Amino acid sequence: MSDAGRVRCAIAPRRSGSALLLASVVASGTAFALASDAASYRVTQKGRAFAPGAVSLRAGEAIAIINDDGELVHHAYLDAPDFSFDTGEQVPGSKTVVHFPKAGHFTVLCGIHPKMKLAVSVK
Ligand SMILES: [Cu+2]
Repeated sequence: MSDAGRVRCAIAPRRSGSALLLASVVASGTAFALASDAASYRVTQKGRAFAPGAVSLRAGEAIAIINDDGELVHHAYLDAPDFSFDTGEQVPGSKTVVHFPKAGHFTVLCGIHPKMKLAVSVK
């Protein structure tokens, strides 16, 4: 799963002729984002709560949602008009990286524990 991250690192040092490469990476959008394992922020779920409960990031950055909550299964999802994702069941010890491609204010919920909320502000 970390192949995409390595590709991005390999591209970065090239000074000339990289514009087209970078453009193609951006154009591939969500597919590239989901393939990448790199995340700028970590959110844990211990005690049936997202921690921190609010994260601010820039469009294109990612959050790693980590289930460190004992034996509990979580299921983070977001259903906004212009952006949505669904991690599916997050078994104990799992990490799911979610990229936020668009600016906006979003609320990530857990499909299993309705009180769990993660506010994400994307600039
Ligand atoms: Cu949960």
